[in-house]
Amino acid sequence: MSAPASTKPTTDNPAVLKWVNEMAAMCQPDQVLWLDGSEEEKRRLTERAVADNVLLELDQKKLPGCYYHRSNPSDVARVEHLTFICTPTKDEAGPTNNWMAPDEAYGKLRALYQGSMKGRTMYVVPYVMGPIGSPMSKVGIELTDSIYVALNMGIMTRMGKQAFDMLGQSNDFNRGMHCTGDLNPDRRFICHFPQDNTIWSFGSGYGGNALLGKKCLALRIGSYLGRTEGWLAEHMLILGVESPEGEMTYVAAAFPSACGKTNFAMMIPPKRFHGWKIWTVGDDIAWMRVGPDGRLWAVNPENGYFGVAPGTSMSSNPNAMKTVQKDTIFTNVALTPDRDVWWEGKDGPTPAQLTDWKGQPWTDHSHEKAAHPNSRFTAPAKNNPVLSKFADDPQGVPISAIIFGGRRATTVPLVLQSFNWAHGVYLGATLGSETTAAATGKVGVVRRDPMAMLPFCGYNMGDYFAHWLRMQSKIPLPPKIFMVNWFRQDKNGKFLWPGFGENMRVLKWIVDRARGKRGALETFTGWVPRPGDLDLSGLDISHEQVEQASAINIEEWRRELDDQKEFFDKIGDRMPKALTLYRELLIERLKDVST
Ligand code: OXD
Ligand code: MN
Repeated sequence: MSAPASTKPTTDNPAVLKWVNEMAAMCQPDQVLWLDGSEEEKRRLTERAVADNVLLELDQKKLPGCYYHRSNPSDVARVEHLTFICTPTKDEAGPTNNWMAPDEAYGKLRALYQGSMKGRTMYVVPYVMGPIGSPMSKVGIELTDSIYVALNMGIMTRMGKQAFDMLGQSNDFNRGMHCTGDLNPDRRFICHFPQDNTIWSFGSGYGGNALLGKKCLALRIGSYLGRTEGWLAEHMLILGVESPEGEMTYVAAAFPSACGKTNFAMMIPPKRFHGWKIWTVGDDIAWMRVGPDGRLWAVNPENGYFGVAPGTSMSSNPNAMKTVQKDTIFTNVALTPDRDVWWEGKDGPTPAQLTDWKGQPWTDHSHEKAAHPNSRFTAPAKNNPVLSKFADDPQGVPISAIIFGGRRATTVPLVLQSFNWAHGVYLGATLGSETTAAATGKVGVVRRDPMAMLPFCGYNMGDYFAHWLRMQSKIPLPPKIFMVNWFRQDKNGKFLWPGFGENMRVLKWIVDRARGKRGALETFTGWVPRPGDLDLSGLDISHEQVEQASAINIEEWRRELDDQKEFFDKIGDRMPKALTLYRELLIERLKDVST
């Protein structure tokens, strides 16, 4: 088969050539291929991946351009315990990150990379995070021996020639080194060197560990750059809400992994909201900077969706289902005998027979899940029927509201607005959520996940909070800050709020509040909708149920505030005083409201 890309460098940038040569000398691949991002190249790479059994072709009539990949069963999620921030001092990485000294990390990984690509190809993957031509965008280059990673990067980023065009002769690019290795979890390391704008990843092919533009560059390195350069890199979706009159309001929302960000970003408003539309700008990451008009402007650095498949259906997210009908790579879902894909929660009857995500025969009597709970689709943003026409705009979109949301069975009400910016930062900083399958470890335990950034902040979390607090003085017209919880349960463990499209009712209140159009009730912990403020017409759940979902229970809050202390103490003396004082203020206020 002919080479699918150029073996000759496609740039004369001396810094790039020097670095690629050094890395190739270390890894010793049989060949180095420079990707240009063309359709022809994609076709040839795909052919090669199919020939090598990395991808399996799905039914091309039903799912044109779609392929299936099964990973090693030990390599199905992000590995937070093997993810390191390699700053000169441990204090810079902070108590919530694993730290390794840069020399030690470079040494350890150099030994693993040495000769690791013998008999393999090294793909040079140049890419841009953010819209082409945007002052907010950044160039990265990923070197990888995984054709699967190269193809996924082609979907998730603006990959190819335009990255070298943007870079020109500059040395300012992220150096991302990825090698699959033998996938032994004992030899798996995801190391970030913020000061060097460098990522070294070894021993995993999983998205969050191996597609280096996403969590590694856009969040961990991005957050570090954001602090140094005065902007915010956040684990947030971005959506536009269009009213029937055509008025657009943009919202950014942070939820921990696998809590429905993709669903929220592509939501279809219920019938009651006839004429309202939601437009997706991004489903996972926001880069936000103050614009000349004093507002906060956001771009989505990504160009595709790496979404969780299980639970995605025509009822939960019709737009995602339409998005994955073509040019999509499915990973670790189940396969039907006629080469279609299936996962738990997909529409229609459960097929009687499948091949499960491990490649084993599966029947509807099997006790195991057919698709891995963290199985994924990688789909181009341009497939999304509700993609915002501003998703590629170099200026980004102006943000009027920021939402923090966790998965909490108790305590946190359906929606709450902060009193001001600093209180909003406090709400974000104390965000708690029950763990999901997106990372290895126990599922369903409440952990603090401030701003949904706990696994993704590339420096000391205390300094990150301080950066958020300081940003206020840079934003003359700041967005309003809210907290939501779609996951409140009753005594029997049943969800109280229907979620999905019905979240529009809460979003509408948020938009009205951000525009100063609607009143609210002051509680000790923030502003909440007054009775009748949330439009509940046509919703077939009782008002009592909505009340329960919105309840602020004093005893639960007492425990919550106690629990927050443990996390604040963990951050130590870098924790901004303003936030510890907010907690103390709330404890005092609780005494007033409970007497
Ligand atoms: C993701 C995650 O894949 O947060 O977006 O794990
Ligand atoms: Mn995410």
